Amino acid sequence: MRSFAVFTANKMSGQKLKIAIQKQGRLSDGSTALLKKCGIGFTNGFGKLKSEAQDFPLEIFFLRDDDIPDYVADGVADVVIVGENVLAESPQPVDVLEKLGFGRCRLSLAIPKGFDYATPADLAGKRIATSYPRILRDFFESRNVEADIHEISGSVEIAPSIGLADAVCDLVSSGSTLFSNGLREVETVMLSEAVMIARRGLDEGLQTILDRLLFRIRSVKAAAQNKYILLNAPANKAVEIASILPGMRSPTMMPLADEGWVSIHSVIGEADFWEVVDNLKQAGAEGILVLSIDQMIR
Ligand code: PRT
Ligand code: ZN
Repeated sequence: MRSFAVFTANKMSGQKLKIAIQKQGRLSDGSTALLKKCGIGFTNGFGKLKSEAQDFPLEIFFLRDDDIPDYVADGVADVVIVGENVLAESPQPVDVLEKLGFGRCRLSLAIPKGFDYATPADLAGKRIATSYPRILRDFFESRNVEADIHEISGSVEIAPSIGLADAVCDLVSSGSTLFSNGLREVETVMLSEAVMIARRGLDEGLQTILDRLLFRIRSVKAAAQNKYILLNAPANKAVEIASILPGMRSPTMMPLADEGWVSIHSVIGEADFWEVVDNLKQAGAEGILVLSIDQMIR
């Protein structure tokens, strides 16, 4: 009741939560798609720096990813979506609220072919080019290795071939950039994905808006990680088949017009999906249909 009263109050006062997302780059499509799946519509045309959401008290700022942690620390934005790598390189007094499951990559050490590498100690005294000096320094310090870290802002992968460095530490997703530059990935320094973070000390009205946004994000994430499954089962196998399908509470079971058969409906996780389907078929399930879920409210 109380949060409904706050929500009504901030609707009347016009209070809006300010969110910053990457303007253009690897996190922008994922961030925009996530907000849209949460039912938050907005326009983000070329060159636009700011937009107001329709039907939700949210103002959206479009920024360069490197600037995003500073904006939230300075209070220009209340919440932001940014890569864990950017936050680790530029730590701020913020709360990490939710991992978002996109923008996945790893920060890795890579060496040119022909470099004899067994452990990070083999990089002692070597020049390593990176845009992440802070994370890399911590990595080497925790292993008591002294390496010569060279901070460069872009095109890290070409540093060894132009004689600027002996090795690199850069973000990797498919690995094709390293491969096409004759580099071999040897060590994962950190794993990263997009996260939502918030500045500390939001007032009650903004916190209520944020809680509503997080509730929607968690429902969208849960839906993406699960599938809705429908199948037919011989009535004498129904209990065995239902035990393979836990569902949100327990599977729904309905008799078919054809006596001796039942229809079973449930929700299964994406991670063990194929294994569950194999087990269902072995147990006698037929006519298996699998559907995507838009929202999943637990
Ligand atoms: O203009 P702005 O400053 O906003 O963007 P940016 O160019 O600095 O960042 P951008 O868009 O490249 O990346 C934004 C965020 O996406 C990063 O901070 C990471 O959190 C995440 N991310 C995920 C990646 C990658 N995957 C990635 N592969 N960021 C960069 N890369 C680069 C990497 O630096 C290398 O050049 O892609 C290349 C390697 O890719 P593969 O597929 O060849 O391995
Ligand atoms: Zn950047």
